[in-house]
Amino acid sequence: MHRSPVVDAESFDRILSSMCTEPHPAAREAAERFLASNPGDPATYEEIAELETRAIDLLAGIVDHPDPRTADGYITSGGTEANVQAVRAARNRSDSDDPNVVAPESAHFSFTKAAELLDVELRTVPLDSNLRADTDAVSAAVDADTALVVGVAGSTEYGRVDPIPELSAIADDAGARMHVDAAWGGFVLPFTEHDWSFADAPIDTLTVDPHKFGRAVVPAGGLIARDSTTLDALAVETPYLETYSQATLTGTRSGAGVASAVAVMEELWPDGYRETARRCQRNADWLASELASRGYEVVAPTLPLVASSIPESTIEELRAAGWKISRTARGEVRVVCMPHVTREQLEAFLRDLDRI
Ligand code: 0PR
Repeated sequence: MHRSPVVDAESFDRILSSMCTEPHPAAREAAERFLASNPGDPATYEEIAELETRAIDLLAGIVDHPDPRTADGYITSGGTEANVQAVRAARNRSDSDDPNVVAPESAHFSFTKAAELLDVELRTVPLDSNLRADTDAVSAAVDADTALVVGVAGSTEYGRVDPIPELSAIADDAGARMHVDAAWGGFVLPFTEHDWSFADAPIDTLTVDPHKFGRAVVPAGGLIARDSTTLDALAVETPYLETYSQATLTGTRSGAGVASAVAVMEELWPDGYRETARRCQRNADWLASELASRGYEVVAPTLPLVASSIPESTIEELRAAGWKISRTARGEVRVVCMPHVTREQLEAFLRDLDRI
């Protein structure tokens, strides 16, 4: 007999801090059918290998890759792996003996992990007054040893989009590669006016995670490359498998993540994602104006993420009332308006805030 789990699954009712969300029903269903498959062994698990090719085609379309025939990439365990691999590919392709990576202060901490693992120097540069990468500071930081310039399209703390075309031009001048981290923003940005994708700049690699705004199951991240040179730079020989090389960081990988990503992208791209992105953005704009009207300072949201200066003691009481909220390094409360976050939920949050 099937025994019920000891702990109930998470409820998304009060989660305002997460960049993950409830998987779409199509994602759930597809995941379940591929729980025991391994895309890391494509000669044995052919169905999931085909689905992964499909996933990369779909993601390439979402990030405006200019040519689906040359687009390359794979489904990673998440944004961390995709970012680590982007740094690794750039390092492996660099001529420098002492390579460095230049990234804005807003870059996710996965770049710190990458730098440590790969023994490259991470040069973080300050942000401008709008919390985006300061291009003058990036220009000043690059040199002949720069292997990679990183831009963030949808930053973790404030949802900001760096000036990607300008950063790409700086990378190009320095003979460096360009990477865009759209792990969180990638399924919202196609429905905005921001310049962030392969269509907007000559970027080499891009992170876009189906398990965040894409509504796939965890784990499903995405690394998309302009052409096959990136994955070639990552490949190691695999002597006893029927395929001869492997470019991924992990060996055995989740077929469930891959299958769920394909299922949900086929279901939602583009209309379903557009509708979700607009609803989430309306929620964020509404929450920002409600907080402002109560006298709290608000960082105006550019994507569905609201940061606001709420006193520490109030944050603690909201947490005690069951709200999952997180804080920025500067101490603002951070509300991520993911697809599971409804207007009713935000109204309930404000009622608790008013009461406290
Ligand atoms: N790049 C960006 C811009 C991110 O925001 C994140 C994750 C990553 C890369 C790394 O992605 P993975 O976590 O998939 O490796 N940002 C969130 C964070 O670190 C992730 C997160 C997700 C946090 C769910 C909480 C949570 O419940 O804060």
